[in-house]
Amino acid sequence: MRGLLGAAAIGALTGLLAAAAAIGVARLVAGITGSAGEPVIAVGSAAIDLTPVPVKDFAIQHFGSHDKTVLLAGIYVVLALFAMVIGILARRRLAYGLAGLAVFAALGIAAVETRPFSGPGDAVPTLVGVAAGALVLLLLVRAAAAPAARRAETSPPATEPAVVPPRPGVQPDEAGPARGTPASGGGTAGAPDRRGFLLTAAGAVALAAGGAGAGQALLSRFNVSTARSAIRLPRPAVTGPAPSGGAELAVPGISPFTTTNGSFYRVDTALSLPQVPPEQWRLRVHGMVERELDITFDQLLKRPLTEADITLACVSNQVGGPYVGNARWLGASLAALLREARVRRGADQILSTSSDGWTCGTPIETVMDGRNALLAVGMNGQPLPVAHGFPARMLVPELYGYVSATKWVVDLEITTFAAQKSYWVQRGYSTRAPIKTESRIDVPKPLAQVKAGRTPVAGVAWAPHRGIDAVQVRADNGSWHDARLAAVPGIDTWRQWVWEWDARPGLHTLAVRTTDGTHATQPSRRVPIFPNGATGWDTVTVTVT
Ligand SMILES: Nc1nc2c(c(=O)[nH]1)N[C@H]1C(S)=C(S)[C@@H](COP(=O)(O)O)O[C@H]1N2
Ligand SMILES: [Mo]
Repeated sequence: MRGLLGAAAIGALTGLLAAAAAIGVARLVAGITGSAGEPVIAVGSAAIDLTPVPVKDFAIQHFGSHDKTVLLAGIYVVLALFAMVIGILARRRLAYGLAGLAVFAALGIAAVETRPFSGPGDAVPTLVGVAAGALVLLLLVRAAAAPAARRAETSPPATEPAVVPPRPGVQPDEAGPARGTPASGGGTAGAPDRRGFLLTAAGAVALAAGGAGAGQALLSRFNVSTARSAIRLPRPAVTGPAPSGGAELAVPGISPFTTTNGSFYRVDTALSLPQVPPEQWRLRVHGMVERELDITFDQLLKRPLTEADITLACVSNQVGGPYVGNARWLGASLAALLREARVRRGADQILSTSSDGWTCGTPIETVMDGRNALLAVGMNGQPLPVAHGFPARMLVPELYGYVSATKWVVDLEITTFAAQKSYWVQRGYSTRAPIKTESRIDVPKPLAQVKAGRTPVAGVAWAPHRGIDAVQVRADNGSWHDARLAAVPGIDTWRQWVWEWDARPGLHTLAVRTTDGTHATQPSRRVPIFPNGATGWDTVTVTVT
């Protein structure tokens, strides 16, 4: 029994070491040939694209912006289990193990090659990595098998000592035949081969760690943070309204009118952040146009830039949820760009594509109607953060991010909704998706303990491009009270609100609802996120003492 367990453990360890070497070497080669060939990231990205919508919504709700870390951890766990099975099989018959590695390679190559914009050369890191893994597997299986075979001739398995006593007069290093040559036979049972196994294992660990480390270092040369910090944003041709003190209510815990870049929510399908060097960036405008455009980042910066406060929300935001933010964006007019390209009659969709192949479909009509639809380069006075689309992204007031806000945008195809479906529309989300009129209670926090007496109930309400006309709050099922509204620079942003509540002891539930600039009041009916955004009133239950 012990022997069996031991054999399985050695097999599992063999598999893990072979897989680790494969992944380390693959990363190293990807560091040389380009990040698109990195197989673990490619497998993860493929998994994201293949994830059913309910699972993706679950991940966003429960893991938030850690969803990608959780996914990567999951991939490593599955890989490790698979590797252990391969190792155990390989000890029975090497061919089984090699077949397992071939499956490993096939999965990696399939993932790499089905990524948008990948080429045949991107299979090289996986191939080299798996070859290294196969070599490690072979050497470890041989080293582990040899003593067992010899033991059968010399002594029963259980008698093998844990530590082999050195033979008198012989230096430990010379204790056996040439290291790593398992079948050299003779001598004390197991000693040379155990050492051969350990040496090969150490080599595999070094290969894995060294490869991964060097690969990571090489990959970091694609990092654009230095290029980003060298960018000087031009002054806007159209300046946004001066940030009026009136946009901020003095209520501790309320969402600030302007969300900082660091705390702005991030939602996208990118497992590793696209690194798009500004000097290589190009935006192509093509499709149903009279004149194709191809502009560089320098040309984009030379266009008249508009500064505007715009609230962006994610369709995956639950009622009361965190996936909404407001920033001061700087960007060129998308409408002006389309006018230059001269959109042909019949086109109704801008299909935008990011550098990593994500797509987004935006109504041309909406972009052309005079609102601040932007090709943005700046966020709160800085170049776009890499996580928010550096060097350029789209932004269209009123529309959910998945139909308007392409980050790392590189391509605008003028087309029709009938002809082409974008990423989330292919997965069943609505083609047209204006942000729903919503309000959120920021304070008091859910389940807070509140002192009896006057207590501010406060938060934000948004209906981008329709504006917020009123916010009402009620405690329990009492009557609705008008909240006081902060000033806003326009109709494209959220609006802070506060209501002074005379809190009485007991357990109370507060609810909020808002009325937008079209006089539509936020409905109480709860509908799920899928397919075009949740509705319902945000409520918070607190204890007053
Ligand atoms: N390239 C790319 N752009 C994207 C996405 C994406 O997955 N890839 N997601 C969109 C979605 S669903 C939202 S809600 C917004 C979020 O923008 P943020 O991360 O800057 O807040 O980006 C949009 N732009
Ligand atoms: Mo989103």
